[in-house]
Amino acid sequence: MTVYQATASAPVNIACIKYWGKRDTKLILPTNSSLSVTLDQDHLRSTTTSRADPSFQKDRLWLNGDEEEIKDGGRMATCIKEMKALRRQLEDKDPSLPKISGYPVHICSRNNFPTAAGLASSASGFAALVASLAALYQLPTDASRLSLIARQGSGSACRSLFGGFVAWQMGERPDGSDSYAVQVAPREHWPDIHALICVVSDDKKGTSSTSGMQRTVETSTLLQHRIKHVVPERMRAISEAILARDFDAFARITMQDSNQFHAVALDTDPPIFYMNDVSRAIIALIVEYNRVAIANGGKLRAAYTYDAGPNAVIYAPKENIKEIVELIVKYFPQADAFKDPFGVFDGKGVT
Ligand code: 2P0
Repeated sequence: MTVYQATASAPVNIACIKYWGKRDTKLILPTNSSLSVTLDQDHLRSTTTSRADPSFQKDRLWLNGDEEEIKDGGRMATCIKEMKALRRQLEDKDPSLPKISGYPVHICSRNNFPTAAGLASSASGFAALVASLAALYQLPTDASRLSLIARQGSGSACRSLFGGFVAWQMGERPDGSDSYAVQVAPREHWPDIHALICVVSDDKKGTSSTSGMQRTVETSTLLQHRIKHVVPERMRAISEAILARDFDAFARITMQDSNQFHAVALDTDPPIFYMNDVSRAIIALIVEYNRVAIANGGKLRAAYTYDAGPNAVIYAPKENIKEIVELIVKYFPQADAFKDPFGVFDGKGVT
């Protein structure tokens, strides 16, 4: 008997130009384009196995060992349905293919990073789900095509289908067919950039991204300025900086965009605070580190960015990572991040 089963994994990504706001909540169409770096470290990934079998009663899902309900019409059900539809198209074209699109699937997904790292797992999780179903169904692996489906699981997931530097183009069409991810440059284009993750707190965040961003869309006037007058130019400029390997421009735009994302969260009614005092103290440290470099005739040496939580991600050229870790340990000797061997990561491991 043939076993129809496939496994795939996908990594976490961290945005430099932030996605925050949907113009269509069902299709997950964003109010602005975004751009991220996919972290290529082995231990920041979701790995998913999918199996199709005619003896299964229904589609089922296990996350980190616990079964989760697949809600009718929910994001998970939509992704599975869309992937089955792609398989059905292949089967209709080629009658010699086994008709597995009609079989229920069992899906088992695991993250190999501790939840305590405070990293969003929905991006890597939905990207790995879509990649494993694409392998199970032997679909042509056009990552942009698959990103259209991962997007409907979680917006940021569409970017995790590519490595390196990745843009999610917001698109214009109401059906979402032009809202997908493209690779701006592969990781090898700029291997010198590393990401250092500083775990400030492993508490679960108070406001989920999904509900927080909708409140921002409904109440923030600053968001309207951001999406019309700021992000389009930043997308162009940061793509150019990446292609030119211009760290100074990359760092400046990344920090400005993190700041504006948190300003937009604050402009929401009621306001949303994702950073805490330690987050802000790390910003001050990086600002000072950069100020000294510039005062000595140099350029920016590090860029901070914060997502929907208090943990810092610091992008820097490899040669600066050791110095930055030493600075953070010096000023934050109590930081939990440094007690936990999993608390601090960079692109290749801190040496
Ligand atoms: C980003 N974030 O670009 C931004 C920055 C959080 C802050 O994408 O509702 O979990 O599932 O589409 O993808 C978080 O949003 O939200 C996010 P849904 P998602 O990485």
